[in-house]
Amino acid sequence: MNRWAFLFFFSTTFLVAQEIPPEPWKKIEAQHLNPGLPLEDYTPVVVPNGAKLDFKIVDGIKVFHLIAEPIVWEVAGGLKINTWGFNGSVPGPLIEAVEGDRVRIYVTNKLPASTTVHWHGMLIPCGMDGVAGLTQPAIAPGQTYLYEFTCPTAGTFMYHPHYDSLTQEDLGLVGMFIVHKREPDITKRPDRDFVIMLHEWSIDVGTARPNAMGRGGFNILTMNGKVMPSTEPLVAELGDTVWIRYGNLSAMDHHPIHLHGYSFKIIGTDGGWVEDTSVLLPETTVLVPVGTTRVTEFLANNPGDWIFHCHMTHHTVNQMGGDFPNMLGMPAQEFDQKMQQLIPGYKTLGITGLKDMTQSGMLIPPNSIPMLGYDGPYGNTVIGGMANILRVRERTDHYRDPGPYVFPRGSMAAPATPSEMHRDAIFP
Ligand SMILES: [Cu+2]
Repeated sequence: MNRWAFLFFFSTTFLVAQEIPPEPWKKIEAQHLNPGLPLEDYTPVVVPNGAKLDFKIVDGIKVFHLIAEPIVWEVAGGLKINTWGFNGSVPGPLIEAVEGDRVRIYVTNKLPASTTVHWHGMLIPCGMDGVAGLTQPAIAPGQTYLYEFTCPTAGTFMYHPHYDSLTQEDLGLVGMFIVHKREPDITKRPDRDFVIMLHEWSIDVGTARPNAMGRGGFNILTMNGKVMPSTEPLVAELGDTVWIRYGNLSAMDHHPIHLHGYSFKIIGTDGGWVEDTSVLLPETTVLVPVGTTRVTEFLANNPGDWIFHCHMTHHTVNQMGGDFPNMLGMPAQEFDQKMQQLIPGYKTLGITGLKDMTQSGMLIPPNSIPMLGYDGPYGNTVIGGMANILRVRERTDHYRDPGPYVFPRGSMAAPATPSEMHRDAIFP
């Protein structure tokens, strides 16, 4: 082979090897699949405390309508906020679709500011990416825009404005977008599929407007817009394969969510799915960084009421946790007696920690929530905020909340008896 023949051979070989794969949506779009249907093609996701965005099918296309608008949102009994959301809620309703679905999403802007919607993690044509100024003009107040694309891959995605994100995402214009695998075989799907969106808010005590300029003073940490004990428990039955999908569009914080009683694997992100789950480390805490989603999977084999919560301790208290002076260990009795002459019922809080902030009847400014916590059958958890409970039972009534776990006799921690301590030579 002479020099020119070699170069010709080399360059053609090189060109063939470098063939560019088609755009991610091309192949599935060309198949013109029928819209995927709940139960037939996928098991619908459960959204604790949340809603789903309704759709209708027009000419084989799933049609959705998102409305960005000012809303009043109750974070928990005692705290209502004036904020922005989609279709009346924070986070916005879950959009559920199936790989290959053609979707048409109308976005109506009822905000006093311009906006857009970006489909976080979705591999779609650039013109549908929703970045104001770069891929489209911002949607002016009163305008309705149309986004239309084919969902190319199954996954756990999010949506949010891509215009003044600091204000708009922080005020709650965020939501989850789940695309299911087209799976007619029910045994290959998870039995329970939950989604939880993490968020954080800076709300000055006694006010109702979240401060988007809070710069780190986040004192309300939510799961699907609620703090514990207003978070709705997750219910599973023994033997269920359970997915908990998390998304985080907090302003500044990554959240390590720890689940008690289980070891799980992180099988997916907003970038896709793990191909070989056998190589994954077993985990009990999943770190959900800002701007990502995580899908955790485990087999429900350990009955009980299992708390799961952000492991950053400051994220499991509410407004009072960080907004109170440090009174730990203060001998405040005499001071309280004097104060009670001026303000009946006055009580210095925080002397033994946050427990006394969970008690009802304490003096707090209107429209504010102290350290709430869950009032369980054995007292208050003194953990609230970004927290919830997974209830696993042998059997349930169609996954209705079964209420607190009834422990088998002798299976609970209890005060040690003198004979037990004597047996093991324990001298308290
Ligand atoms: Cu956190």
